[in-house]
Amino acid sequence: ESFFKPISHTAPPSTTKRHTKISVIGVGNVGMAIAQTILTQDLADELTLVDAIAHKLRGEMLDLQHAAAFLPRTKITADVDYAVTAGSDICIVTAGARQIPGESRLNLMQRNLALFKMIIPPLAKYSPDSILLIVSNPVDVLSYVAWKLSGFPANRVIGSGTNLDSSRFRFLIADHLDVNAQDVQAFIVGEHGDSSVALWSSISVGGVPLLSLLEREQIAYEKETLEKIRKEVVQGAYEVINLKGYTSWAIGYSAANLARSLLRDQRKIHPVSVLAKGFYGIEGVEVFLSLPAQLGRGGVLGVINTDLTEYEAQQLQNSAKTILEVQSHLEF
Ligand code: 6V0
Repeated sequence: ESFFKPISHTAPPSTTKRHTKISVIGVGNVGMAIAQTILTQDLADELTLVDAIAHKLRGEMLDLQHAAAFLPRTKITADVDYAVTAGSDICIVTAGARQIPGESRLNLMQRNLALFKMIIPPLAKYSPDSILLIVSNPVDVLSYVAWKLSGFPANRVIGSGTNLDSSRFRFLIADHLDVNAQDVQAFIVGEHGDSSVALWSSISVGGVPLLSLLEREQIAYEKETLEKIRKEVVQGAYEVINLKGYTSWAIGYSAANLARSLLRDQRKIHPVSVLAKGFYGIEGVEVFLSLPAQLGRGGVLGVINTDLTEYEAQQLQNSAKTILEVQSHLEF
């Protein structure tokens, strides 16, 4: 007699029940941090991993599978063949070439474009209705590349962008004021990188606008002080890389946080890299950069119209120029 015996009067499971599947491309430090956060947060029924290095990929898959007794049940699959990703709801791309010492940013960019030509078309083929979440750097330009190579509508191509920078920013402000970072509403927008823009004018802490709070507390602040904090955010990434060689945990949580908003239709507002054409004075150019976007099951549902100061708007346009400059050298 079999170990498992069904009760009487049963019916087969409903076929309308959605099976959620997330694929992670690239099982390096970043891909694995994302994968493990997805597992611990119970975000998907199936997690699929793809990498170009078969033995590393199988090793990572087995290592995660061996944690099954301690995790919510998730089917974990892996293969070098993209057929394994078929039917994904979200494909998270973290594969990237590493900078060779002395190599220019542009050359690295060109190598990453070549890599994306091998990755994006098969993802689009096997999961034509999926949302692409790009994490590989430079994330804004590669989100544009993924949009072009996939042929997907722009609402289904998102770069993790400044979601992470904004978290670093919120941490610094929260630490300074000794409050919970989740009570700090603050956005870094623009390029994920040196030209990112801090939207000081719209920061609030527990609903109280920050700049007026500082005034009320008679805390003097100057533009330079604020700029110093923004630079600290930018430096944050370099500092971690200098100290431990790469960044992983924060980007893991950041990407899983985006996956949750998308899959569970949270309609939350995240600063992420989206097609910015037509927003905040960015006209006539196709460029991806981070703006406060509302995310849900359909991908990017819209971009929030925040009041920017003239200075912030100018900085955002400069950020767009910086990205466009890199983009203009791309040879597809
Ligand atoms: P890593 O540890 O070198 O991992 C990269 C992985 O990609 C490796 O496992 C490679 O085998 C794999 N890979 C290479 N080519 C292919 C291919 N053709 N197909 C499939 N897999 C391939 O790098 P790490 O994980 O540290 O970083 C990955 C990327 O994330 C880099 O581009 C980083 O710059 C970027 N990050 C982006 C962040 C963001 O906020 N957007 C944050 C941190 C890192």
